Amino acid sequence: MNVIRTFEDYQHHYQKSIEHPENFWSDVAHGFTWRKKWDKVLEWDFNKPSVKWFIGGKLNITENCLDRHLTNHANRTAIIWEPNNPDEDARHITYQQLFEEVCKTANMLKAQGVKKGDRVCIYLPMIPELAYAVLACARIGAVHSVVFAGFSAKSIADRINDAGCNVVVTSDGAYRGDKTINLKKIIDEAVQHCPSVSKVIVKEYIKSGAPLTPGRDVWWHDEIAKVSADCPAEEMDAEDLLFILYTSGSTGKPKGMVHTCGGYMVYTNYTFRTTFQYQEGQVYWCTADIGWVTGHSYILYGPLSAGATTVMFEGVPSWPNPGRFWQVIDRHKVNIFYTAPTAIRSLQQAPLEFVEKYDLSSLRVLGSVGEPINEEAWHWYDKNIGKGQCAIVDTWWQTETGGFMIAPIARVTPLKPAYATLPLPGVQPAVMNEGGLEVNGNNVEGRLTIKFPWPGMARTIYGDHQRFKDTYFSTFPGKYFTGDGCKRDEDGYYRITGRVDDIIIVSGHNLGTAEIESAVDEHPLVTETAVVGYPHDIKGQAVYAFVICYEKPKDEEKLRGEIRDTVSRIIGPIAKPDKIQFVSGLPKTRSGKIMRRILRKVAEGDVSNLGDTTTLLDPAVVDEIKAGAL
Ligand code: 6R9
Repeated sequence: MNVIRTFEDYQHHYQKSIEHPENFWSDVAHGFTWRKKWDKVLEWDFNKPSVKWFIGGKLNITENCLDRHLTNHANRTAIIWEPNNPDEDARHITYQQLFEEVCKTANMLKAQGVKKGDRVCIYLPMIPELAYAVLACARIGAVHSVVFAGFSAKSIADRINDAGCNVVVTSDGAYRGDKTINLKKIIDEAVQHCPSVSKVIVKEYIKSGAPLTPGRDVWWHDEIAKVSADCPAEEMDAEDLLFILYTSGSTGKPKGMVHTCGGYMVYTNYTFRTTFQYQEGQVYWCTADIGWVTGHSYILYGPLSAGATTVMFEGVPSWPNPGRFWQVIDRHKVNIFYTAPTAIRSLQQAPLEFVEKYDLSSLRVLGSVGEPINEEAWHWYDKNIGKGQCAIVDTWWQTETGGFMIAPIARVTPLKPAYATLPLPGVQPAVMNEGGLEVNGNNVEGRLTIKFPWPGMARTIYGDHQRFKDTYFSTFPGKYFTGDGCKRDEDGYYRITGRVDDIIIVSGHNLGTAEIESAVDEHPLVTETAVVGYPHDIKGQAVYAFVICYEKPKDEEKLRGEIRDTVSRIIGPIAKPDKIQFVSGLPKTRSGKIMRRILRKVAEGDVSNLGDTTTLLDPAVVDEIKAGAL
């Protein structure tokens, strides 16, 4: 059922999914546990925009990720947890154990006052409790909002306030390589600015001695000891909220993307099984953090709903040495490995002996996600990790899409290095030109849009439907605009060329230039900032900031350090500018718009042809900027 094994199968399924999308997705959806089946498969209008899938269907996603596997596979490992420190033992958590932990955690949340529909902020390191907390929310119908445990207090507070979370789940700290991070201290600072929060549940983990605020904070271990492991799942409507996950916007604050229960479940499960060609009993490892969408969809919901064994890794690729990933693959006999180009590029720098020390013969499929993979990294991955024997699946998708959109099907789709290849069944891409018209045929280039809904798509931006419409459905009316550029080659294969808006992707993390600019502006000496991305060998893109100060800085290096600290404090270390150039003015048009095109060229080190600068208010600033380029 719904199984693709050959390229002909793919073509046949794709055709069916385009001609009769509702039949196609209803066939897929029959493979799940529903409390009540849907009355209607789809209702949609991209102009409003409004999209609903499996209307009238009732379910709980955790019954699909947990309960239904207990009949036959209760003792199968659901999660292999690999700790930060390689000298410590991994933990194998069976489906039965995961079920019990999730039920207990769910009862603990209930006892702390969490009800169906409430929003819960989860700020935890990659420890099993993170998985328990996420699934526990889903079990009782609370909406989880996971915030990556590298974000600053200010970023957390903004997200908590935007979603109106009443409960926060955190830990007394995290390990990251040879460092420890006091997460509780960051939460304490954040929650001061969050009037909606009444309870903070703290997992004692690194024993940092974090103090509890009486009346507000409780220890996870105290509260979990008081509850039973019996927690019936809440019945959810297919279109009830499952989670909110924030992603950077090209302007303004991060957007809380809303995903709903039914469509997201069907889509993450289908795309996981299909793209990776997951076979029962295989060990699968996605190296993302659960704080990002990749972790939501392809560490937890997709694999668990498919009854897979999913590895959850607490550590980092570079510690204690750059052989760590390969050691974990060897240790757990990983069959499917899914990581980001930035990790590949950084590990590619290390001597090959770090790879050769380990037995990687268990590998069958290698995945890539987060940014375009360059050909060199693709070939290195194929040759040195896959030994020329593995399918490489470059998966293009977004927080907004919920799951894979354009990706090869492992060992089915003929590959082309650095191409995401073909749309998955149900996905209808359209390439648009700048004039707003669809460009048909092959050998074309333009902006990537999707013209028909798919079950996993985000339904709105939490609390701001107008922004959802403006951002995704207004540039090309009637189509979902991805923000990415692409090429479609002579075979109809897609190659994603990168963002065409003001989002830059640094080490696979999306950053809004506007957000970084306003963080830099928080420094008391800064008047105005313009941020652009430039190519970086390992990170893919890096952050270049052009900064105007109130007065000429006395010690430029010191000020650079302070500006980086400011950005780190306001957004998080991932957004720190790599290069900071002090300038006396920015290239602005007469209407006051910064001409980023010029700044991008300077940042790229290509100042030979800056194009037309005659419309600038003060063309002289360009010479100064060129002269001072870093
Ligand atoms: C899953 C995820 C989305 C943006 C997306 C695009 C870039 C992701 C890619 C890719 C080229 C790939 N992107 N995967 N570009 N090839 N295989 O990364 O979600 O964090 O929301 O980022 O990432 O630019 O628009 P998210």
